[in-house]
Amino acid sequence: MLYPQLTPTRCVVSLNGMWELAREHEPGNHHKGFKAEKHVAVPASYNDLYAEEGFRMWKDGMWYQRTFAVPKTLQGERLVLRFGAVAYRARVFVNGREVGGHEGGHLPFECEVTDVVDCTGLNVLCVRCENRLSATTVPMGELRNAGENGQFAGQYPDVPFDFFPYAGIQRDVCLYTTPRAAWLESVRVTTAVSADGVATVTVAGRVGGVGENLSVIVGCMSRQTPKVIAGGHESISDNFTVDIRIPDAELWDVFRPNLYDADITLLSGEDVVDTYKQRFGIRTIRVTGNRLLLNGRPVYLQGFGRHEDFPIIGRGLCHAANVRDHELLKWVNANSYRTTHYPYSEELVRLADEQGILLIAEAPAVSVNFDHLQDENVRRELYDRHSTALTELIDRDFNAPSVIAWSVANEATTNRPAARDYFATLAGHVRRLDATRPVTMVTCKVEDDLVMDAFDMVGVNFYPGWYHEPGLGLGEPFASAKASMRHALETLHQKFNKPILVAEFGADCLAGLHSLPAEQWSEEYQADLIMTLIDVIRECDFVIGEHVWNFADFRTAQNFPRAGGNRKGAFTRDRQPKMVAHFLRRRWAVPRYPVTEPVTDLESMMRVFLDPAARGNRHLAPQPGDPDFGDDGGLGALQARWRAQLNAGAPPPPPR
Ligand code: BDP
Repeated sequence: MLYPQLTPTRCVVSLNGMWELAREHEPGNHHKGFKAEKHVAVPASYNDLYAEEGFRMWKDGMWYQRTFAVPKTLQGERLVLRFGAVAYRARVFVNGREVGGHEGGHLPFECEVTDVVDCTGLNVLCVRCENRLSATTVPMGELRNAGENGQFAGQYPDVPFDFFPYAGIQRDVCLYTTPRAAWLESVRVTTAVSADGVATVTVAGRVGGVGENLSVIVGCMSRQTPKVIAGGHESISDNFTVDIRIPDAELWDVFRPNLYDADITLLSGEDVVDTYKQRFGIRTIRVTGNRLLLNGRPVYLQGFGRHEDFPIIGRGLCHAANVRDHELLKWVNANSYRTTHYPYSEELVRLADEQGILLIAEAPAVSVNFDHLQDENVRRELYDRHSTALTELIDRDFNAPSVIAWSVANEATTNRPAARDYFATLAGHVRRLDATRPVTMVTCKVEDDLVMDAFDMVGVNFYPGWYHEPGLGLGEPFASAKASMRHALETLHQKFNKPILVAEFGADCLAGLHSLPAEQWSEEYQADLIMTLIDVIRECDFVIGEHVWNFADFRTAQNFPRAGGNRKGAFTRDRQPKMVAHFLRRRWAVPRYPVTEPVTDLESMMRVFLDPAARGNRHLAPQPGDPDFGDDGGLGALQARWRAQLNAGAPPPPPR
């Protein structure tokens, strides 16, 4: 499925804005239009918009409606309604007729409506969302708060995971057009780079509809040096594959997120039928031994697990919040995050592509609990939904260079024998769909995990100093938390012999609560624990990254360990730093691995030194103890010296 785009042959009309809302107290004729109870914003979760509990916690049919007209200029085109995401289930009706639907709350779907819309007047668009979860939905939910759900048993509402089950039309809705007879339906760009820097770019795709004498022309354009640099052409019927050679490929990485566009033109004979611009980046990512290699060089992941979560809008797409979050990630010198625990918006992934942020894209499968899956048919039903979600996710994000790995799930009961086959089959499914990225999953089992050998790298969540071994202790601070972390990492490494990402660790902290000596929930405790554990993590050479839980405080179900939600954020829910964020910023300014390649061109040199956020993985930052390293992390003195040198025309000194 292509992201909607305005091109000479396509139009996009946003249907975002103010819609109307009503709960379905009883099944009826809502699909033909209904009497509204409320106004509702699209996109947004509906849960936090109103003062009544009856709306916040509503899980059954929630109806949305609005009207739209089809502009005269678009009549005669193929018309498609597209939803970025509707949680959890959606059914879509136009003028009372069902035109499509979807299951799964975080991935896009579309419904063709060419023959359903009334081009002479207003059309009534009604969407029924429903947020009922079960043992076979992804994620699971409403498990009658069973004891098997461990820490999540007894929550309100009844979900076996630690974030609020927001619902509604949470991402953009639009009506877009394509040509009617034949159109570009999907595009997948695969790249390979040879040792001499020549990239082979394969642009493959599918054409919908039928046309005579079809062919495609593909031109590749570098965004850095905007000119067509290579192209290819092929006669086709419905599928096409065009190979393009790009000499001197400008690779995509954290430091320089170079992007290209494949300009695709579908022709019928000499006539242009459809056009589409597909962005891509050229980079390689793979696991070798104990390292994750980006473009052949080790990369250490420093960043967070996160949530799409913000006051009032809940999980609704908000460009302003997205910009702020990525700014803070750059400020804190993070280079990566995991899209815990579901696929994030396409718009956020695109921002990561443009800003050089590495993503581990996760399926919406959190807390898969095999105690609820003892019946093979039930397990199969869940598997089908789970693998479909991964298929849709990979289809959506395959072309995104920022996505460096797929995570198939978070914290399943991977100590149950049935989990083994389930996840091994799932890993195989993902590898068949995409052979270009590592596949991982995140476990919280250490001694008894049975599945991690099916993956390329091990993700582990581990909370010493918080859920176990709390407190500083009387001897060396956090001695037992440190020992516990070291033991867990060594055990997992001995067992699976794979590189490990510490995918979650941390502590809750109420911003503004201080305590000396440090105690749980205080800013001191959170900062000291996280910085101490980072030291231990970095003693283990097989660890390829540290992702602090969480980037920001977020809303959860209600339960006694949660004070207004989960407070493990390094930032508050309104995106202001807690004390730990300042420590992380300092620590992450000095990248983990030594530089293997000198930075030679003046521009990159200056960028690195004048823009701390751009330092990414370069080992050029001043180190504590260096003469340049002052209260400001050494940047002031260094920048002043280099600015003066640049002004005097002198070349900058070579990097360390
Ligand atoms: C982990 C989960 C995460 C929770 C976190 C916590 O993966 O979703 O929010 O623990 O308890 O187990 O804070």
